[in-house]
Amino acid sequence: EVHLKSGSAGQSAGLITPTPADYQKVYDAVAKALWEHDEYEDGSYGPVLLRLAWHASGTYDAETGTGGSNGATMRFSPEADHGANAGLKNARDFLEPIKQQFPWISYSDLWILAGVCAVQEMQGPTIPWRPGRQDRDLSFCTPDGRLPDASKDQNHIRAIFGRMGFNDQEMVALSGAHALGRCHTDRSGYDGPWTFSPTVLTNDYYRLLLEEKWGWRKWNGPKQYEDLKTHSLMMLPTDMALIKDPIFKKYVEKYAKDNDAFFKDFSDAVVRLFELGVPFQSKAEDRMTFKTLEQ
Ligand code: DDH
Repeated sequence: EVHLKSGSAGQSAGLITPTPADYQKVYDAVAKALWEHDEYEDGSYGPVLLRLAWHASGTYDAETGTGGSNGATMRFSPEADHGANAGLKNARDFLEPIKQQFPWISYSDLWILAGVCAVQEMQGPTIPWRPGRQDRDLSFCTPDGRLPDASKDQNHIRAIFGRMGFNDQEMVALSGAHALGRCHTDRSGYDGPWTFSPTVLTNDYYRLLLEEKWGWRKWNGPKQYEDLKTHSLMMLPTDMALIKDPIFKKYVEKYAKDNDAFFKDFSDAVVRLFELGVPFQSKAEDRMTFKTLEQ
């Protein structure tokens, strides 16, 4: 058992093992901060928090066992400066006061817990979670280029997510996260949201991919698609690859028709993503689930 110093208010000082109730307190603090800071962008830090958790996890390489959410090495250069991580400082800074409030939690557990909180507070499925990540120094930073490049095609998606150990179905399920948030010209160079409700998780990403007519946006930025009806939504070349590839498309059709199937498969795949490369002492049965603020 790892004994950690408690920093939570009201608890007597000393060495304790955090309980699920302690982690629920961290969840509640993140959720409360999400609701308090609704001045950010579309009204929520949720999407950028989810992206932080995904980019912390998505560096995993199954062959060498390197990368993944253990370590929170994105705190440091060079990983903080990798092009794919542009803008994620917003998420890290958002979480800093929570880390001060609960100094016993590692950054790496906190970032992933915050990703879980973001999904659940944006009305997504429950994401079971367990602690066990330890922070590491900058010598554990992963090399640039492990996260996906949006200008590429289905071969690239399979290469990147295959390296993490995911199958085709899981790749499509994870991509449904693009119902949330938006692209920023000063971060990725791309511009705009994927859906009309970028702070609520639904299967709209799949429905829009199939139901809207998409064409190249005429602009000076990187090649991206826009919907030809409203010109207000976008798709990346990698998003469109999911309906160009016949195997991927089968799963897009399934999730477009069935939000419950999407939620179940999204939750399962995200649990796996968030645990890649973490040397847990605990068992899978020891995962906990958090109540949303509303519950
Ligand atoms: Fe993503 N993503 N993502 N993405 N992503 C961007 C934004 C967000 C790719 C590229 C981009 C996942 C997969 C892929 C989120 C979650 C997830 C942006 C825009 C680009 C570019 C960044 C910016 O300008 O701020 C590519 C390529 C892939 C791929 O699969 C090939 C996955 C798997 C997830 C996940 O969470 C499981 C979220 C959320 C955002 C919105 C961020 C924000 O600030 O808003």
